[in-house]
Amino acid sequence: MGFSTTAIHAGNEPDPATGAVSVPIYQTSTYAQEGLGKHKGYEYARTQNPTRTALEKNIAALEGARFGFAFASGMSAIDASLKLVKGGDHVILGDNTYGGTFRLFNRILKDYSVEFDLADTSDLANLEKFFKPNTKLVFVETPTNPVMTVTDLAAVSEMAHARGAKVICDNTFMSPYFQRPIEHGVDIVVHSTTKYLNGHSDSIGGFVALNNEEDAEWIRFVQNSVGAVLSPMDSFLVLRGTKTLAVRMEAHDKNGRQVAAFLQEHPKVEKVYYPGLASHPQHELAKRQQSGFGGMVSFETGSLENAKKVLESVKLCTLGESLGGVESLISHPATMTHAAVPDETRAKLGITDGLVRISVGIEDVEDILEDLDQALK
Ligand code: P1T
Repeated sequence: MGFSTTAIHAGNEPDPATGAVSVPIYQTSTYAQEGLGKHKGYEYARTQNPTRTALEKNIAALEGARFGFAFASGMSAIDASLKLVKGGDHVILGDNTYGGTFRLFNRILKDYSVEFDLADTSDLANLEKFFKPNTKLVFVETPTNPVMTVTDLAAVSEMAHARGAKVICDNTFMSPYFQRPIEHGVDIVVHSTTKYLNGHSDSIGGFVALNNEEDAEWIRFVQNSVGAVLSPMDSFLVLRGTKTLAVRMEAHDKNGRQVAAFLQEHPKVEKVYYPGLASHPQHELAKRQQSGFGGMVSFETGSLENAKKVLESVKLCTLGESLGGVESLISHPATMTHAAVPDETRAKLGITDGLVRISVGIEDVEDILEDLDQALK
């Protein structure tokens, strides 16, 4: 079955009670039981909810995974996936991830005796040096937020598996439309569904998709025990969002390429970070591993002052955190999404005070280009 057919039909069975074509929002906390231990598979809504089940089947199918679990946010999904490690285990964390992912390791997990090292996962010779006998996980974001570095998922999976470690990939920036990490050997995929999967900037959510049954049972146990579940209303919204994922991603990609090309030629722009540009250091890998480049573009303006001018002069693009919605959003990683990352790490990665990130929306591209042009001037 093709991607769009799966997106529209997986999990989206007509409602057994009424025939409703759109999966209803089962806004209930509990379910009537016929007798002791006799029920329809639903006992309590933290544990199971039919709207959430539909979404879990849907996104799992899109990622090519046997199991999927929906969470209340991308961060709670990432946190649940990291409960596969125990105190005393070692994790290799990509050195450029969403600031919140770094913060989870640096401010919380480390106090639960989870050891971690930051590594540039795009450099395989470098990555290899970080493995220790107790390394249980490699956590990779590709392309990274916000400097768009691309990691070879097949090579990292092979390296990790040979050393007894599993690989988690945060696939938020590409969505399963452009990149399916499990096909490249990755063990666990995580998402912030807040972004492209939902696509309309009106819901916070997260997802974990995987194939290993034992790990899936543990994630199910964590989901129920901790209880950071996606609400029925949010499950409905994301389920509606994924139906148009393919058409939206094509539009984001088309506009993203044009915005990147425009910025690359602009005299006020010093550098553009976009894997779709031939000048990107991992352009060839991105072409192989992804079926598109998407709508995330970052660029260097040279100083905080220049960045501030751009961010405060845009009229169509909205200054704000987040990404992946139909509307273009513009942000300042150093003070917004990556404020939790120490200054030295940010400097090393290129998250300078002059760096600006755009989540290119699906408006008419001429309007986006005109807005950026007037803001840069
Ligand atoms: O915000 P939440 O749904 O909890 O997702 C966290 C998250 C996880 N992974 C990636 C790659 C992300 O980009 C995010 C959230 N990012 C932003 C809010 C942002 O503006 O980059």
